[in-house]
Amino acid sequence: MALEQHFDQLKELTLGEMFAKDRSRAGRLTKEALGIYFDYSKHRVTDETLALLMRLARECGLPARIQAMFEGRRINVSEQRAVLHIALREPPGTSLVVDGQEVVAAVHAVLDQMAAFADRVRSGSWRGHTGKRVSTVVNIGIGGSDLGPRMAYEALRAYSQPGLSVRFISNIDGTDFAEVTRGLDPAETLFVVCSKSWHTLETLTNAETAKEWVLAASGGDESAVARHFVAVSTNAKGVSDFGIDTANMFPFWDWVGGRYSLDSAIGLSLMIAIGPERFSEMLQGFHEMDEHFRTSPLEDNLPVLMGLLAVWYNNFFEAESLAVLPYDQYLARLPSYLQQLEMESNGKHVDLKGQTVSYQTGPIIWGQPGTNGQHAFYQLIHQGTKLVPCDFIGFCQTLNPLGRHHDLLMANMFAQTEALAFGRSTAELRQAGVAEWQIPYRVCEGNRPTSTILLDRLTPGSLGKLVALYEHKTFTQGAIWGIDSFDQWGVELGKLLADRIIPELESAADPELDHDDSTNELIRRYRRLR
Ligand code: G6Q
Repeated sequence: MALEQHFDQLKELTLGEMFAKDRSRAGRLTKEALGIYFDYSKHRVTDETLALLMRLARECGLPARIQAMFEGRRINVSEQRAVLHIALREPPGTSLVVDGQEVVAAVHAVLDQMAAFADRVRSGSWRGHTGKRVSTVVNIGIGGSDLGPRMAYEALRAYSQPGLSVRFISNIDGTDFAEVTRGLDPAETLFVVCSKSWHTLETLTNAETAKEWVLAASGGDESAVARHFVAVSTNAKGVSDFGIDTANMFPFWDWVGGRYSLDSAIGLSLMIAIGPERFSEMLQGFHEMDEHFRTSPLEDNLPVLMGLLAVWYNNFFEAESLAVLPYDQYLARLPSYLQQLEMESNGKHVDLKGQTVSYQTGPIIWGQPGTNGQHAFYQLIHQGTKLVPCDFIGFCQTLNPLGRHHDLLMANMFAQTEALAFGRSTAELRQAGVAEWQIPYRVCEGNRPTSTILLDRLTPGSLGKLVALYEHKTFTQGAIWGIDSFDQWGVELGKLLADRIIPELESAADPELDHDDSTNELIRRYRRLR
């Protein structure tokens, strides 16, 4: 294949050589769209690489796949579902009919319901059981029903209403519940229970514990539940059986995947924090990126470029992971959000037809905000034996202008991409007077690829664009690998086995154990020592 031959020629070429030879490289390998400046010149690619990657995208039918998603076709083949998170941010008045349902109108009906509720909580007209206004919203959910609102709430903290805080409980570990609710007044706490299925062990267990916590404070008065709990779910019966008034239930649809659900009612706690207007600015940002992805030529299409670069390292350089390094403390949770987005979407071993693939699919995604990571794991990226392509994300303006902080932060970000690309050679070290014996330890080879994603300012709109950029990057890779990026069957087996072990841990009498020897012994030891 042409790309393989090209890779053999290109793999020895360094970024230093490529920049030295071509003074127009930086200008050429930079794109700007929707206020996002994307510099991919520090990647181990040439114009030919990019042309070949574009050809690969066309051969894999990427344009048709994009169209199929936007038309609402059932591209989630293993679950026979349409994939329509893009409909969640369509402006009102547009039309998209799926299975006879006008989905954009349905989306806006729920957004209006959310906005009315969020306004009531924010203005204080929604009161708790004893008449107090809400000071803390606690989101209970896990995975896609947690990571999105959690990441976005942290990211947009500067825009949230003073005096109203949002906390998150996700883990089945009782410590999560205990620590998050410590110090809270049940009379001022509103729980937003988020579960698409309303079957999730962690969420239902935490919601039950929350109910007991509220009831204990209200002397067991069941009517308190309706004032302190609302639900986001597709399962009305489950919600009503739990005791939540379905008038306070915010629905969504099976064509919204959990990890793509931030823009649905799953974002309710975020909307309460930042207000409906800011929330729609965020949706507008998502939508602008959707349109960019749908309509831009592949060569100018930011998510396509990012996806193809990731494929290049994953399948040719055999890079196993990719680091996301935001230089903004507000984006501290973005790497773990993207970890779910990409790894749950593209961690697949069969193609769309169910055939085992003969190539690598999704890489491991990880990261931490800069500059913290610089004092920890960056060593391996600079001098280790593994190739770790990195995304550096930063903003030209800070939301917290404090003395020199922002210039120092950004200086570090730019310095890292420079150091990773160009390193420090033996000759440079010698010239700097470094002792000869120490030089080998101190050489940085460089040639470590990075993308720089630079935006003006962190706003709800720019966050929306950034998240949609990664969503569509994930989509692009899935299309190249020919996999279903929208199912997640791999998480089922563990749940199934846990259901079997739960009664074995809880039974009073010693249970008959029929697992492997290791698991049997772990269960016995736990029962003995707990
Ligand atoms: C995401 C996954 C998963 C899901 C959680 C919570 O794409 O499907 O992370 O969001 O398992 O599921 P519920 O919302 O149904 O509780």
